[in-house]
Amino acid sequence: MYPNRHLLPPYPEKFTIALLGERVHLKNNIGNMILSNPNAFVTVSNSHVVAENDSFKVVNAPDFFDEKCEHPDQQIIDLMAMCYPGPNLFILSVDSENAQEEKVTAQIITLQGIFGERITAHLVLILADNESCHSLIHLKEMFQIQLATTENVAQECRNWRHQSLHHQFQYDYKNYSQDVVRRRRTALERLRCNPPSHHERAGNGAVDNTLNIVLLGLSGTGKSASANTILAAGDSRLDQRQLFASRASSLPVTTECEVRIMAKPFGRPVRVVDTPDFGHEHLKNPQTHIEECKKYCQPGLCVLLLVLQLGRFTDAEGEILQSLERALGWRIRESTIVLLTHGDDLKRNREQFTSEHTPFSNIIQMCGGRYHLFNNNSKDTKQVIALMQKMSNYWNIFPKFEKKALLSECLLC
Ligand SMILES: Nc1nc2c(ncn2[C@@H]2O[C@H](COP(=O)(O)OP(=O)(O)OP(=O)(O)O)[C@@H](O)[C@H]2O)c(=O)[nH]1
Ligand SMILES: [Mg+2]
Repeated sequence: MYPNRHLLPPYPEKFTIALLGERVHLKNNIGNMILSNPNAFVTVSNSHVVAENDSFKVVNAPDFFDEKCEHPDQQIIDLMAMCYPGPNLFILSVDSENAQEEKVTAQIITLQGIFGERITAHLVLILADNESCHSLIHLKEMFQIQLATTENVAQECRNWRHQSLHHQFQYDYKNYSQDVVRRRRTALERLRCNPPSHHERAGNGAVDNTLNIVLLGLSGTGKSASANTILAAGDSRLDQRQLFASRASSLPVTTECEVRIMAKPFGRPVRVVDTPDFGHEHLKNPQTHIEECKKYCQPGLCVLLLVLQLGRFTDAEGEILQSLERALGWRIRESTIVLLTHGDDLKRNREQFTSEHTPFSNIIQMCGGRYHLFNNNSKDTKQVIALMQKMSNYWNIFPKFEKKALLSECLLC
């Protein structure tokens, strides 16, 4: 078949599978079924185990989704080294107890963060039972992945092997080391800036109780103007240099993450974080800014304001929540309030508000129905107080507010 030695492929044409997931027993079962050998995987190990037959090579990986996993980057490098030049298929195995949509989605997004967006073209979600398979079937379309149950995994693997015998997953080893260093640096800085829990003591013995309010969204929607409205409610004497740059422009005005601290506006310190439009074609080194943003933007440690401009709804707006979730690597919707700007254009007309607000209803619904309206041309601090009160009602984060009805004076809140 290969008459000239120099034309020999550098690696045997085995179909290489990276087998991921939380439960070792489930991974062992799946590996054994694929290899048609009940003894291929028997150990309960915290490191990689490789087994193969004539057709398949299966690399059973430790659970690097586990927060307690030591050296996840080392584990990922080891996995890729064992699958070199790249697995043909990634299997994410999910047992019945862990088949909640939220959890599985977070794992897929994590995998995209580690291995790149294109991993989904090579990803199969294997579920332990038909019930989980039915309840998660929509993930197939959402992420464009394959779905199967343990029952038919062996046959499916033969089909996938047949369909894509020569397709390696071209994981970019070239840039990987740089990504690892960047990720590690972000993790270390995050530890420095945000201790693991609000209740844990920071290095200097003080409790870091600072809440991060992070404004996200497309360029020109009013992120910086809204951030300034919030800052000005805390201190109306701030001058231009203390505020964020905000103006009408066809190019992004904010080109990196910027932070301002508010002492204790509502009973606790607040860090207001303004961000650039990460997906804008003119933004240089977007990944660097995303990594910077992730420092302030951690589940449970922040409130995110997804800024949308009333009267402006394009395809980019329709996709913004999902693309931010992919970029930041977690379901930000759980911690997000949609902030609609240009409330002044409505002239207190409720009908107009309903029609202008309709295109956003899908996004608002994905964010648990949470939204708020801002008029950034107004100096009225009530709209900010009402926003803070909503935050407190949703997440109980400002001691100054008790759980009670929202302020009703605010325009259409
Ligand atoms: N009338 C009105 N104008 C607003 C409102 N919010 C923002 N603007 C204007 O919209 C323009 C863009 O606002 P920015 O805050 O700079 O937008 P951005 O989202 O920060 O944009 P980038 O920094 O480019 O990502 C500015 O001219 C603001 O004055 C609002 O509620 N009402
Ligand atoms: Mg801006």
